[in-house]
Amino acid sequence: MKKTALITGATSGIGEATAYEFAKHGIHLVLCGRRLNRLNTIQKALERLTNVHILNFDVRDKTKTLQAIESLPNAFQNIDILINNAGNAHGLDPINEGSIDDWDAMMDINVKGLLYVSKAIIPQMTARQSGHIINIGSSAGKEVYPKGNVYCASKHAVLAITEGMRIDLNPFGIKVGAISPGLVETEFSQVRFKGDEVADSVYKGFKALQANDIAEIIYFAISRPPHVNIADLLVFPTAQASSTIVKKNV
Ligand code: NDP
Ligand code: 8X3
Repeated sequence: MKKTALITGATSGIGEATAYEFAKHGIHLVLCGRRLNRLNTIQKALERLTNVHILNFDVRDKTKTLQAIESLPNAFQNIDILINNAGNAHGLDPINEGSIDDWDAMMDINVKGLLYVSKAIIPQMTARQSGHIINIGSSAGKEVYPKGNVYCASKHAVLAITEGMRIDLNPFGIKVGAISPGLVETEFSQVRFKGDEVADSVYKGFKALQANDIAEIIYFAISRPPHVNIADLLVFPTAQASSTIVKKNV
């Protein structure tokens, strides 16, 4: 029987690429995001390959998040694989200059949103004593870089929650792991810099990871045999050695 995966943040970047990768392998999809027009377009494109259902909600809204997941039709109700991917950085400022709205966005989306979605799905996994949860962390969850403060904190939290989930869900046979990318060329920097042209310079002068690179790794992780769990995976572009060391051709 085909598995069903729910992917948050499926409207762009890593989440969208993961939807395409999973569809190639016939995995049934529940795709989530706030931009309905994009969800519709992606659904249309992928329905040739697999069954697709879309859920349009903001992960910051716990009531809507729980309602959306409860509303799933029978054919999509059993979620075998949860990809907690929705998230972004908002701003890049020293802590003394950071915006409270940016801090709220990062903690509410990257941390609390991930918890709300997980809360809605974990009970069916524990009941079935099976399931696989992959949380998208970041190299920012492993090291703090200048002006990264709250984004790094949110991703450190994602990795701590991943570890906590793996421990607490171990008795139920549920796999839990994190995939932590370095620099990936997506809409991430457009969001971080609120459309400012500085976003265009982030991936210049070196070959950044592409969303599909991460999607292939996520598929690798979810397609291991039952006794193998990829618990924690850090992946950089070759040009990147750490959050602050990137070899650029300038
Ligand atoms: P994108 O900006 O391309 O994608 C972000 C996705 O998150 C979009 O689909 C967006 O959908 C969704 N999202 C954002 N806010 C919300 C919200 N409030 N409610 C629901 N969905 C939301 O960036 P990436 O693909 O790069 O980011 C995906 C994940 O990867 C994030 O967790 C990010 O932190 C992480 N990551 C990214 C790296 C990079 O360098 N790009 C490196 C390491 C980790 P919509 O706007 O339609 O709601
Ligand atoms: C995204 C990578 O280095 O911009 O998580 O924080 S970085």
